[in-house]
Amino acid sequence: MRFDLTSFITLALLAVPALSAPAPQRPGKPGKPGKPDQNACTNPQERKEWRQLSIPQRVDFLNAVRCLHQIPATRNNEYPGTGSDYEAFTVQHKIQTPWVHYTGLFLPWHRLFLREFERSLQEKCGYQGALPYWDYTIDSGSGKNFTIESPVFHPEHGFGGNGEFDKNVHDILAAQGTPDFWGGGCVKTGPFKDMTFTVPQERYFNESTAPRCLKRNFFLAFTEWTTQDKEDAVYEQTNFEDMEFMLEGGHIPGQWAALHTGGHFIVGGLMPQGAYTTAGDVWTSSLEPLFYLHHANIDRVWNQWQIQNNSEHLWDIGLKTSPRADNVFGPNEDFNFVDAPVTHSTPVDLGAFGGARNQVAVGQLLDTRGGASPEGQKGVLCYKYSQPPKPARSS
Ligand SMILES: [Cu+2]
Repeated sequence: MRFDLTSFITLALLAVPALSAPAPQRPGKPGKPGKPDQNACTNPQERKEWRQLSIPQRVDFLNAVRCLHQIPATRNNEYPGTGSDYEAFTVQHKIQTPWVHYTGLFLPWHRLFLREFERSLQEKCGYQGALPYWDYTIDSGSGKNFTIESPVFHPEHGFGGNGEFDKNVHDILAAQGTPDFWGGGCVKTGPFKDMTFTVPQERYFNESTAPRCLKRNFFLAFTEWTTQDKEDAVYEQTNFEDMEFMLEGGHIPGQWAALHTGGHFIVGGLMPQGAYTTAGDVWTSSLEPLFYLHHANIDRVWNQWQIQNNSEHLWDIGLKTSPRADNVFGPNEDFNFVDAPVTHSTPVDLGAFGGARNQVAVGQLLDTRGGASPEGQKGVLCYKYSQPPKPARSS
């Protein structure tokens, strides 16, 4: 199927495209080589692919997410619409969005964010497992149809299905010549069908806090972005900047296609200007429960790149603390970006989530198994990823 991607992008995940954006800047320094500290964490919890969990384990995870959504917000509750501790995560994501997307902090910040989410499920909702991931390459490629075949969308022990058909959305998109859609409305199946959110959409906090549903608009065509080829292309990169670009996707016309953008779009699809599915609003996409499985997969692929070839890239970092294209999230002057290289000593924090474990430096997040950086920064993580249920790579 052929279509013009850049015209789509004006509609969806990134509503303010800089189509004449300059070439990306890649001045960041690669990290020094170092060795993981094998003694730092002796029993890392294993994050498994969704279909590697037993059915009861899947249900446990889904119940834990629902539990977090029922706990009144203990953090960020001074922001209107922070209806639950689950939503407190999205408020934090929204507050930090411009600094942690299309910057060198995208991967480390989301790594810390996911770990705190996982910890909340464990500490507040009694969840025993690790955060699962969704390897959508298994569900992508010719002849595959994730909307029917993937256990991720199972109506009872998965995340439920597509949004209801919204004829208004369909007709607007059809008039724009986009491929066919059959969702766009509220999800009416699965464990999240009655979930509502009150965090306002997009970047502001003074907009509507009227409860809204989980919305999806499945888009099979974008699974060409979530194939094994796209994942393998990440592993072929030899420096952090190129790897990051290949994994996150660029804010550059013609360079959208990447696992990260793909994972958002295959679920969130495209919507008319001003309308969003849950996964399609970059500011609040973490309201979509699948966000956490999608980003765990992004984190897994980053980690796989880090540790391949005897951990040759474990300590690599780069890019800058400002976005690689101008005005990605609105006028740059709104955000007071600091235009500095991201290094091991660049701070990473989760704002109101507070505590020493959420106020760290990049070098403390690079080894998921908690190893100390070459500069002696103590690692704060202790997890690993399973080999996903597909043929193993040889590297
Ligand atoms: Cu994000």
